[in-house]
Amino acid sequence: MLNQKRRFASLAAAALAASLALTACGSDDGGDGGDGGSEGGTFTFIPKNLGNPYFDTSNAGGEAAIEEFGGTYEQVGPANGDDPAGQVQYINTATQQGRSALVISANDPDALCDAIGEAMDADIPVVTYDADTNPDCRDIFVNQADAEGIAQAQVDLIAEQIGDKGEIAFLSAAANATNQNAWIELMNTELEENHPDIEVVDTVYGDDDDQKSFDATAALLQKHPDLAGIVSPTTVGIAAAARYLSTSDAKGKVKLTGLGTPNQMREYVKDGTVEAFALWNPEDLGYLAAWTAKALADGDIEGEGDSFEAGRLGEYTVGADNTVLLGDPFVFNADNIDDFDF
Ligand code: RAM
Repeated sequence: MLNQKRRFASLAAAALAASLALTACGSDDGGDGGDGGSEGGTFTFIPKNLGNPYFDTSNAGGEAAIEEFGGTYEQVGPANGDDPAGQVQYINTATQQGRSALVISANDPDALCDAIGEAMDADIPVVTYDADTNPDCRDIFVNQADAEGIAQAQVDLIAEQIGDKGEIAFLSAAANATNQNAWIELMNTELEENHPDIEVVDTVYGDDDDQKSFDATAALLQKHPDLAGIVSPTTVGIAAAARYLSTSDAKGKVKLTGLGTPNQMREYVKDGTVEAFALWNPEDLGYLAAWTAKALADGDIEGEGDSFEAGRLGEYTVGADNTVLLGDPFVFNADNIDDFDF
C-alpha cells in the first residue's frame, strides 16, 4: 500500500506539472488528420460530457500525450452525460473527417456500436477509456482500475463509516453508464456476501448533471429518513451530494463516499461532510488512452498480448478482452487530500 501510495503521489506530481496547460472544453480544430499514423494525425477525444472536471483532467492528459508524440488533439462531445445519440453524431463526423483514432468514454454499452463499427471499417482505430462499450465493438478499452477493486474500495469505505450496518443508497450517473453499472453490481454482490447488516434501499441517477444529482440527494434523504450512508460512484454525483449535505442537518450523520476528485471534494473533507473517498489519476488515464490510440494507429499493436510504450508511464501490455489496465484506485482523506491537485 505504501509503495502504491508513493507511486501515486509521484505520478500525481508529474500530472500536476502537465496539467498546468489544462484546456477548456470545446473543439481545437486540427484540420484533416488523414488515415492512420500518429505524426501529424488528429486524435479525437469524446468524453461522456463536456464541462465535467473529471474529463477536463483526463483529456488534458490525452492532449499532453498527443503533443509529446507530435499529433493534433481535439475534443468534442455532448453537453449532457446521458446522451449516447449526441456521442454518435460526433463519432460519425470524426469518421467522415478521417481522423487518425477515436478515444471515447461510452454513455451506453450498445448505442455507439454501429457508429464505432463504421469508424473501424474506415480504418480508424477506436479506443474506449473510463466507460467501455461491449468489448466486441471497439479495439481496446483503457480501464482506470480493476472493476472489482473499485467496488471493493467503496464498500470498505462505507462499511467503515457507518459501523457496518444500516440503510444505504447509490447515487449514480446515467442509468446506462457501463462503468457505474458494473461497479454497482459488484458492490451489491460484495455487500450481500460480506455485509449482512447493510441494506441497499435505493439506487438513483443524477445523469452526471450537478443539479439533478443535488436534487436526487435531497429526495433520497426525504424518502429514507433512516438512511445511514450514500455511495456515489461518480465525481459529479458525489460533489453535488456533498454540497447538499454540507448545509443540511444530515451533515456528518449521513455518511457519503464514492468516487471524487480531490479538488471538488476538498472543502467537504475539511468541513467534516465527507471522511474519505476514492479515485484513480484521471490525467494518467487520458494520457494512457492517447498512447494506446497512437500505438493502434501506427499498427504497433492489435490486441491481447501486444506491448507498447506509453511515454512517462512506461510499457503496457494489452490484456484479456483487449483491455489495458492503468493501475489501482486510491483513497483520499483529510490526511492526504492536500497532496493532490486535480
Ligand atoms: C464521472 C463520470 C466518469 C466516472 C467518474 C468516476 O466523472 O461518470 O465516467 O469514471 O465520474
